[in-house]
Amino acid sequence: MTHQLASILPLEGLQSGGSGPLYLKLRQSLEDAIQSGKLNHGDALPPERDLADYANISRVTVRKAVDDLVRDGLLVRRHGSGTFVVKPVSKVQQSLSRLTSFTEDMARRGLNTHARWLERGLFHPSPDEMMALGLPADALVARLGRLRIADDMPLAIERASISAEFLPDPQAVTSSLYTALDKTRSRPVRAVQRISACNIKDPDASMLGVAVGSAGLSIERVSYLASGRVVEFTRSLYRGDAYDFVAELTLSES
Ligand code: 16G
Repeated sequence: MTHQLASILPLEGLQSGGSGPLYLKLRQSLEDAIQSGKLNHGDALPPERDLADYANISRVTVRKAVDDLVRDGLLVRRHGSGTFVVKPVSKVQQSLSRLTSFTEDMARRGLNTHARWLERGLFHPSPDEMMALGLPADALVARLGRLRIADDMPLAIERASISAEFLPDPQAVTSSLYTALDKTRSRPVRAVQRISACNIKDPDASMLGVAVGSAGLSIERVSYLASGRVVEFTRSLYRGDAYDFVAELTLSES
């Protein structure tokens, strides 16, 4: 471990002169290790205890340096698994005029998708769901909550609500919701989407692997069948650093 740490964090850097606080020197050495690629994007940071033993400094000092880098978005803490170097993201451009699914959007870019399920089942509708889906209180609604991941990068948290009439068995959705709706001939043909800016709080921030307070896009989509009935009400939180929504504008004819 010491050998490994010596190649990442040369002790000279930490012991170099100057009167600044020790935690800032450690912070700088860690930042240098990230910038120079000694610590790669996605790598786990060595445990704080090992860093403290290696550099012969207190764990409180190590924690302060790490906290600083987490706050600045260079590192991210994942509950239960450690601290990791944040991957820089290449932005995904999504058209605002085509009604596509997440799986299709990512496949078009050659990215593989998977999901971490947060919720999947049948429930009685909340007042918001009753309003959006036009359902009575005794109806059932399928809820699908997912952390959506493309090529190992978490991009969005999506919570979709579908009337059980169109999706009686939510467990049947294994990858794409729109593919499942296609099978019951209830894939939406039109949608209205509302996008607003937000700051991402925990626990969403840690699920998305971004610093608390990072910019996010909160999106509500209400989708319709050709008959005009609402089929989907989805609330999503997208990483602001990973998404560009692009709209094409044309001059009105009249
Ligand atoms: C998109 C939609 C979401 C829809 C999902 C279906 C936005 C903001 N949201 O992520 O409303 O439920 O696609 O994707 O674009 P799936 O078929 O891959 O499950």
